[in-house]
Amino acid sequence: MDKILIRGLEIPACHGVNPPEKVNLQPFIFDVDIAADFYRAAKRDDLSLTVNYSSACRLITEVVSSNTFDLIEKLAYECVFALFENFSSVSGISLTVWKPQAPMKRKFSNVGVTVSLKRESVYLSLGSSLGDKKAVLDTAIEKLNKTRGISVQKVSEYIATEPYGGVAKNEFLNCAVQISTILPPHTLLDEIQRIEAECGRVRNKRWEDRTLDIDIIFYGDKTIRDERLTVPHRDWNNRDFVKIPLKSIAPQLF
Ligand code: A4P
Ligand code: MG
Repeated sequence: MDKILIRGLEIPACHGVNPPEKVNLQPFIFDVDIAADFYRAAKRDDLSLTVNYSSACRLITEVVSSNTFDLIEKLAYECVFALFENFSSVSGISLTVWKPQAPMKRKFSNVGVTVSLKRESVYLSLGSSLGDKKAVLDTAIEKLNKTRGISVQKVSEYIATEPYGGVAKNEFLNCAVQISTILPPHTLLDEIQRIEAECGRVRNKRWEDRTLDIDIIFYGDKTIRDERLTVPHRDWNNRDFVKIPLKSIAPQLF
């Protein structure tokens, strides 16, 4: 993957937990790797086809100097989010923020944090079998799109399906959604579970009727198997309520 590298971008600003840090400027220094495909820009020698590093530096400077945060973790995430939001061709960012004058009693040469995120294409399956099912799916998709780090790309038609698994009794309304996201898989699961809860999901028995269920079917080409996540979803290939809507927005997966 091609990368633009920015090293030692120094911005005086007011970030820190201690009250004096919120009013007195101190230096914050940024090292940034911005991954994208620069082949076309190189072939045509055209600035409009690449990420203008001077615009990237200006954007970081604006985020850093127009806010006051307690944590450099927050500062780093805000810069990374802003870069992804403003440069759609960027596929990955690794950003380190250094705080060489952090107020610590011990002698140290530097302290910093690194945030590394990649943009991934993710397919979700949504289902509802309680309440106003169409309104629930509409709201869930809106909430997904409003979540920082998630952008909804494609939504299938909503289809009515018979309950699968022998526990739920009601008819379901199902759909598939393609999102582009920079949230890592478990962070995405946290956000999905927040949206399920906000849409009135109560977890009692597995497979029972529910206002909203959101499952991660594919996360890029990742395979994940741990106590919280199985991706690709373990049973997706046996479920028409997943496959039919998914095929309509992503025939290349079949
Ligand atoms: N989890 C593991 N992998 C994933 C993943 N890829 N995506 C974990 C989302 N979650 C995943 O899920 C239980 C736990 O699975 C989560 O805490 C998460 O850590 P849940 O949503 O709390 O419970 P559940 O949905 O009742 O269980 P499960 O096994 O996820 O059921 P499914 O597979 O979601 O099936 N019939 C029709 N017609 N349409 C439907 O939409 N849905 C189900 C639920 C049953 N029958 C249906 C439908
Ligand atoms: Mg589920």
